This record gives sequence, structure tokens and C-alpha cells, in this order.
Amino acid sequence: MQVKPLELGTKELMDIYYLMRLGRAIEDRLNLLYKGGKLPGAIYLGTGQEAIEIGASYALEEGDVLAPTHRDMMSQLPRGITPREVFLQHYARANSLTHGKGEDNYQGDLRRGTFATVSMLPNFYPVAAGAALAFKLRKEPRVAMAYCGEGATSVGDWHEALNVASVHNLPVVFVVINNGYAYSTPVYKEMKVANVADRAVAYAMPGVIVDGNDVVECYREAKKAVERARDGGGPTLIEAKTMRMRGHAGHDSATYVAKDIIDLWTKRDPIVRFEAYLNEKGFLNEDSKKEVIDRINAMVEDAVTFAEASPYPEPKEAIEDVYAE
Ligand SMILES: Cc1ncc(C[n+]2csc(CCOP(=O)(O)OP(=O)(O)O)c2C)c(N)n1
Repeated sequence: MQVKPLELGTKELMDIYYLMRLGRAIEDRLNLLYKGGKLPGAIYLGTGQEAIEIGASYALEEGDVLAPTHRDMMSQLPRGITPREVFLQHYARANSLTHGKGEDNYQGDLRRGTFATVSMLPNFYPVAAGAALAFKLRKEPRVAMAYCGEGATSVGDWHEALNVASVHNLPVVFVVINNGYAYSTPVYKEMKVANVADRAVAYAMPGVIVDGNDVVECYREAKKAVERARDGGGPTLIEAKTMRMRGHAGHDSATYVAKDIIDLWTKRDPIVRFEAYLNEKGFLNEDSKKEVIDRINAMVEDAVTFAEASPYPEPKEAIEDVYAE
């Protein structure tokens, strides 16, 4: 079952670099399309969070499941979501993963072990705990991983999920991306604890803090937590310290964030840092970097063209695949 090593080799490191650059390119393009009025819905971008978005979910293996939020499109890249699927989703076309229903990041794909995002935060935390309970009852060596932001940790469902996972020693990894703000609310206005990870003590599980802009550290800690869960060691809470580098959504210019904070975090850009690391190891140079970026730009171009040429759903499809109670 376990395939990926704890210490990554050249192939995996370059794979992660490609995914981080792909995530950035997709989001930059989505931002431009949104600003140009081309997209029918909202955009919630995770720009600046590439290290934790990709580093943590990269630690999952085939058969594991992922429960992401509205901001975590990039966490789905290691699970195999394609640029075409992302743009089809944002263009709300009939051949998107949600068949044109929903126009932002609320896509998922059970074939690849990714649950569709639920809008209410963090309702997918209990869902991940539930999946982990099923794995345990069926004695399957599988792991669930859930993502959310620090704001969502103030909601009761979050605590219920951690409690049930702890009591039943479930194979689940809870990733909290602490990006400083929940919409316009800074962390210090929503919690008294210094770290989200401190909350793990209440549920007798490990609470691990990682540098959310260091992809190697994000992967390594997620990998340890995933394999501990798979080996019967129970759940882990991982808090990644990072910064939301754009507004809450496309319409939000985030003027409530001081410029010097953004300047500080710009210097910590996870992709630039990873490039320096790869360069030092002799895995990346200007030519190979250009080759990766050119390849990605061509894929993004193809995806936008494909999405724009794809059909909208038929009106009669509006009531298909819809559940209400
Ligand atoms: C229960 C619930 N309350 C309010 C919202 C509206 N809402 C959507 S995103 C968001 C901010 C969430 O902040 P955080 O959890 O820190 O994640 P981030 O957006 O920073 O990634 C809010 C308040 C919601 N989706 N669900």
C-alpha cells in the first residue's frame, strides 16, 4: 500500500514542483478570467498556499480519500484533477465534474478518492472522520485527509470530528491551513489559543505545526501522519502556518490586510523557495524551469480553449443529480 518514501527522491520532488507551478498557473489564469468577467461564478484562490495544498495531499496513496474546501483546488492536483476539469468547472459546462451545477471549486471525484466540497464549513471534517470509521470497521488500510482553514476550526462540527476520530482512534489526518484571515477576520479576533495545533491536546492527538510555505516539510509531516494513521496510530492534527495572498474571493481586494504583511509573505513565496532548494540540489536550472513553465502554459491555454468551446447543460438537466430533504 505504501508507495511514496518519507524522504523524497528527484522524481517526486520534480513532480511536486510541476504540480505547484501548475496550480499557480491555473489560479493566475482563473484570476484574469474572473477580472475580465468571463466566469459565471466566484473564485476562491489558494495562491501562496501551494506548499501545504500540494505537499500534504501528495502524501496520500491510491485508495485514500481527500476532503477539500472551497480554497483547495490545488490539493486535488496530486489526486489527478486536470486543468481541463478545473476550467470546465469554473465555466460551468455540461462536461465538468459537477455537470455544470456549481461554478467554483465544489467539484470532487470519487473515482479518484476526492469528495466534493460542501459549502458549510467544515462539514467535510465529520465526513472524513466517517470515511475513516468505515475503513477501520472494514479493516481496510486506507486513510482519510480533510482540509480546512483556521476560521472553520471555531465551528462545533470541527470539534465533533476531532473528538470522534480520537475516541475511535480513526485513520484520519486533519490539515488546517492557517492563512491568517477568515474572510476579513484576523486569527487573533477568533481564537485565544496561540496555535490551532494547541487544540489537539483536548482530543489527545498529536498537534503538529508546519511551515506552510515549505513544501518538503509539509509533505514529510503529512506523510508521517498518514502512515501513523494507516498503522493504527490514530488521527493527527496538522496546522500549516501560511498567508492568504489574495482576497477571500475574486471580488475582495483585501484592503484590510496591511501591505507590509503581504510584502513579508511575498518574500516567503513557497514556489520561489522550492526553486532555490531544487537549484541547490542540482535538480533545476533556468532551462529546465522554462521547460516546465512552457509546458504548463500550453496545457492551461488548451484547457481554457476546451472549456470555452464546451456546451452548457440543457435546462432539463437542472433537476438531475439534485438531492433535497
Ligand atoms: C458554517 C459556515 N459559516 C460561514 C460560511 C461563509 N464562509 C465561507 S468561507 C468563509 C471564511 C472561512 O475562513 P477559513 O476557514 O479560515 O478558510 P479560508 O477561506 O481562509 O481558506 C466563510 C465565513 C460558511 N461557508 N459556512
